[in-house]
This record gives sequence, C-alpha cells and structure tokens, in this order.
Amino acid sequence: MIIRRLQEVLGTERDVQAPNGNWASRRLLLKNDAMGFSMHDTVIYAGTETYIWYKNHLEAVYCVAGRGEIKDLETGQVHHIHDGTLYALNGHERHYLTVFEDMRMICVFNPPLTGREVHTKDGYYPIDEVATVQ
Ligand code: 9YT
Repeated sequence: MIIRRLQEVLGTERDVQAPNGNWASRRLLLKNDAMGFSMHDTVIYAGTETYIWYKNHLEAVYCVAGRGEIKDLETGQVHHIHDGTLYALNGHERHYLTVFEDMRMICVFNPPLTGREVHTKDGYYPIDEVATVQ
C-alpha cells in the first residue's frame, strides 16, 4: 500500500510548475508507483488561459475548488467548471481552460506520467522523452 501526503510532495521532484506559470501539478502517483495511471493534485491559477491537447493520454479531471470553464475546440461547446465538476477527455479533445478563481483539480492520466512532464508548445505531454522520478 502506498500512503502519500500532499505535504510530503510539495517542493520535491514531484512538484512540477508549468514554465508559463499557469499551473502547479503535484504528482501523487506516477508510472513507477505501478498503478497503471498517474494522479495529480493540480492548481490552475486565476486569470490564465491554457491550450491543451493530450494526444498521447486520456485524462479525467475532477474539480474540488475554484471556478473556470473548458472550451471543447472539437465542438465549440463551453462548459462551466466548479467544485464537483468532472470532465473526462475520452476523445483526446483539444481544449482551452480559462480560470476565473484558482481551480484545484484532481487529474488522472492513462498512460501514467513518469515524472516532470510539462506541455509542449502544442499542448501535450510527450511520452518516453522525459526524466523519470525515482
Ligand atoms: C487540467 C490540466 O490538464 N491541467 C494541466 C496540468 C496537468 N493536468 C497536470 O499535469 O497535472
């Protein structure tokens, strides 16, 4: 059994900041934890807009605090996000995330992230090209 607390992750290799400052991703579970998925406690900051296209991953996101919206660029639909909202990108949808009030998100990735991935300029995480957290 793995027991891990956010407090233990903060400020370590598992605490990853977006280079553009839009988010902080605290990686509670990674590939080497052998769960078949990764799980992150992520904060996306108010006033930011982020283009994302997870072409290599499926991602489920559960918002537990804050307010924002997701624009699905495949359909043009905009969905409000707040405490208690889940979205699951089961079709690798390109999207924009716009944040009105810091959003705290529980993010699950399949396949799991391995360590310190950050978005490429095209908004995705590369696979098998990044440093792994041991
Ligand atoms: C919701 C989302 O995709 N935010 C970007 C950060 C990412 N989810 C992560 O690595 O935690």
